[in-house]
Amino acid sequence: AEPELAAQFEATVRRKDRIEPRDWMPDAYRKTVVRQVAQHAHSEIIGMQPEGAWIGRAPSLRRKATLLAKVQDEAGHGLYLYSATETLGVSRQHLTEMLIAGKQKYSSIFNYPALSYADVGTIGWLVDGAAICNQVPLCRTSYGPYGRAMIRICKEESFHQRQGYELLMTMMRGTDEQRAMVQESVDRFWWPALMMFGPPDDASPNTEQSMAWGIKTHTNDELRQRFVDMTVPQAEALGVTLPDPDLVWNEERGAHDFGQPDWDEFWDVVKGSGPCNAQRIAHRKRAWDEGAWVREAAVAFANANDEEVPA
Ligand code: FAQ
Repeated sequence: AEPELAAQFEATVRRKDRIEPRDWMPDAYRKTVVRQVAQHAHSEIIGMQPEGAWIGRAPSLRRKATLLAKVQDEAGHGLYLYSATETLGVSRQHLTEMLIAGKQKYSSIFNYPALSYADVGTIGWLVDGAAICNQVPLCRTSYGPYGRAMIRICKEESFHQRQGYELLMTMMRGTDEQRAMVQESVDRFWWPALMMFGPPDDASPNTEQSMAWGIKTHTNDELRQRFVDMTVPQAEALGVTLPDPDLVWNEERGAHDFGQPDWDEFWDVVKGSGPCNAQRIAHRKRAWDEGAWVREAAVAFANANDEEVPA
């Protein structure tokens, strides 16, 4: 019956309908969904660290409450996404162990440090802004549980982006020193934010197959372009300069031309040599080890009550 099931799978993907957990799917499709969703989940969890470091140093109660809510949202996103991989029979425990062992990736962006409170604003504006550009199309991804998780995540990312932009706007209305902090932060985050979309299309081994399966609906370069076009007017309204001398409106294309990030730096960061890679994984490992007793207690409780054991 396999050719028949394969034909059904192909037809579902062609109609842009959803593949659900109990549906037949090619092994390579399952593997690709698990890879992308796991990397995405890990990014949300590791992504709590740069901003989380500022919760105890927020400049006011209002800023602290906002930042705390945002960082907690990222934890929630990680959990919805790990739940999506669990529908394919891969547990959060297994994925976390793979992450800590350096066998799975997370987004390059979180290997850069947050050095000032302006970075909290810039991460919200540029990093969550890039995340939204990438993730809104993923609401229509072919794997059902992933697409449905994305809908809620995108709503929350939109709040994150706005709180970041509003923070930067407030600083830009402040002193010269505050304006300089914002510009310095934007200068550091601009290129790493562009790298979040992944390598250029001609160096992206997964895009073609992932698009054919409807896991991705746009290429890395298409989404990077969309992000640049969306961000330029926001930078103007804010009064900051984006650090790219080649950034210019192209009337003919109806889009901005822009320079290329340093792709050697990108691959170095992806391979583990970024400024904070070792620190991020060490922190994650410490949190995982220190939480072992909680997981053990949950299992003991579930066994005692004859409940299903959480993964
Ligand atoms: N960093 O063939 P492609 C967030 C890897 S947003 C590290 O193009 P693909 C929200 C890629 O995995 C960030 N590695 O790959 C937040 C592959 O390696 P592999 C998370 C990268 O999958 C905000 C190799 O390079 N968002 O967390 C990166 O077709 C603030 C070749 O690349 C998502 O994960 C990178 N930037 O396209 C949280 C979105 N780019 O696995 C806290 C969902 C590529 O073959 C605070 N993911 N690589 O060994 C995607 O849309 C895709 O996976 C791409 C990459 C577009 C990221």
